[in-house]
Amino acid sequence: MTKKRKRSSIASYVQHLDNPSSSSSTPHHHLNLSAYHPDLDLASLTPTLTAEYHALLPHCLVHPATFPPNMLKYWRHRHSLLSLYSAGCLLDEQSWFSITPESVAFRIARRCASDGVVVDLFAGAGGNAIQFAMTCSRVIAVEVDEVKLRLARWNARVYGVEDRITFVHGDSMELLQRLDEWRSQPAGDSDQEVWKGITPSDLDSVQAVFLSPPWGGVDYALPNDIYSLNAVQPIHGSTLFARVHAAFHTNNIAYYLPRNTSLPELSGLTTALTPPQPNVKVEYNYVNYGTKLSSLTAYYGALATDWDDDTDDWRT
Ligand code: MGP
Repeated sequence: MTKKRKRSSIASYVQHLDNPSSSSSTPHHHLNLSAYHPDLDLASLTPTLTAEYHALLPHCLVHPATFPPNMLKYWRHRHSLLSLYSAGCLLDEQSWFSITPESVAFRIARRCASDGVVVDLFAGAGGNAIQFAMTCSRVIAVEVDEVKLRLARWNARVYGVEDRITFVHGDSMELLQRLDEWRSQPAGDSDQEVWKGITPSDLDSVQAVFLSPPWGGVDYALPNDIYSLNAVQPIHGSTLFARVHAAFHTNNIAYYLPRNTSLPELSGLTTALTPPQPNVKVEYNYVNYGTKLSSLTAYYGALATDWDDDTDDWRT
């Protein structure tokens, strides 16, 4: 019964994504958007920012009339996804269902807090990068989709943290490849660019890497199913983890995954670390005031140590 509901609700949503005549093509100028961004004062923005808002709007779902019915639940939870939503945050269709809810992103950012750099390899529309910017000195946010990266920058500006984030438009897989090559060469100038503006001194400052990759489809949480890391996109989730460890020379990896991810597989990832470490800390993320299990985060390296389950609570 639940199985059927999940398949039908999300499957029709995905069809909607492929359907050019879907409701999201409703022109925004017919709709009163200001009612949905009541705290956005366009008159106070520079002409460039106003132009960017209008350029991004056609890529986004803002007015509830433009949402497919099975996605309205995300719109209803908009302030849980981004508490400053009313101040003008923008999300495209995919980001509405894949952004990390703010309370969860905040929790992860607290755990990854440092005076160094955190790298977000699948930054999307910026939900995690914004929270990292509040707990770390700097964030490198990598995103392959140019529109999503612009949304991340826009949303970060709404939160006032844009200047703490280096936005990098590119494919994380290419970055991992480049870092492999770079690490196999003799050390060069520390200011010399390694990849798209990222320098050796940036890489030296990396304290943690956050992974929130595409989970590879809509059936990740069917009842009684265990999610395997082989469904992670664009490469096997175990390979991704090992490559990130090798490329960034860090054990401090936080991995955001479906709530039903195989615990033996998460545990097995520790063998890729140097030296192999027994520790992984898995935190289950609840939303809707603790009533709904949404996802999990697996922490490795220093991120997995020194937990005090009684007091290590983002609310304290
Ligand atoms: P969801 O699919 O909306 O689950 O995702 P929900 O609401 O529990 O669905 P229901 O049918 O059980 O009601 C829950 C959360 O997972 C979202 O808020 C996102 O943060 C995250 N998420 C979902 N997907 C499909 C992805 C994904 O592909 N990649 C990443 N990184 N996160 C995702």
